[in-house]
Amino acid sequence: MFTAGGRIPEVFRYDKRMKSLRSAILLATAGLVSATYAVHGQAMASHEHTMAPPSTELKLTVEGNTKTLSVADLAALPQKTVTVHNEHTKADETYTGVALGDLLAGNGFAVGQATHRRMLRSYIKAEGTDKYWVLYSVTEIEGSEHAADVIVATSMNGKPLGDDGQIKLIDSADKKPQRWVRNLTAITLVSAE
Ligand SMILES: Nc1nc2c(c(=O)[nH]1)N[C@H]1C(S)=C(S)[C@@H](COP(=O)(O)O)O[C@H]1N2
Ligand SMILES: [Mo]
Repeated sequence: MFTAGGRIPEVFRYDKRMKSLRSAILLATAGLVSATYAVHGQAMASHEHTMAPPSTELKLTVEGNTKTLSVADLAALPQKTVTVHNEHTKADETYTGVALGDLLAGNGFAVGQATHRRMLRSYIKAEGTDKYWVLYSVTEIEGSEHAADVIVATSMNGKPLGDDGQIKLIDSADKKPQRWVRNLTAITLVSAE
């Protein structure tokens, strides 16, 4: 069937080429899959406690008006201390800082009968230096409306926040700390109405 002299017939030579093409495709696919996995792995890891640039100031924007507050500015405002349970560390943590509702009230979003409806229809975007961000509704952060303390914290257990930056948002009502924002750098209030 095969020709003499070890010469491979044309059709088989073609098949050999196809075989190496197939292995090349296979290799490339494997490479792509592992690269995708690596990128995805990284995206997943950003959900974990990764190093973020330390927060040094807070950009507070209330309906388009921005004000920058330093850590010293925050520390000069009336302070509140709350103890919250961190479901991830399984430990109670005591944070001190400014109640977010007070911060809003002092910066153009007074809470009361007049704003009650707007509170229900406004949201807050809280962002860290690593671009991690979460939303709260204004109603959720105001003690007169919701049984939660939401604090722009500048210390924990009487000490600076360490890896969590100089400013961290914490919330006493969530069952998991997923809306706590380490290295908090911006708070933006937007009315959805
Ligand atoms: N800046 C910043 N804050 C963040 C996150 C983040 O990736 N970046 N992750 C959140 C999530 S998903 C959780 S569960 C908590 C606690 O994260 P840790 O267990 O990694 O400390 O922090 C939250 N705050
Ligand atoms: Mo998380």
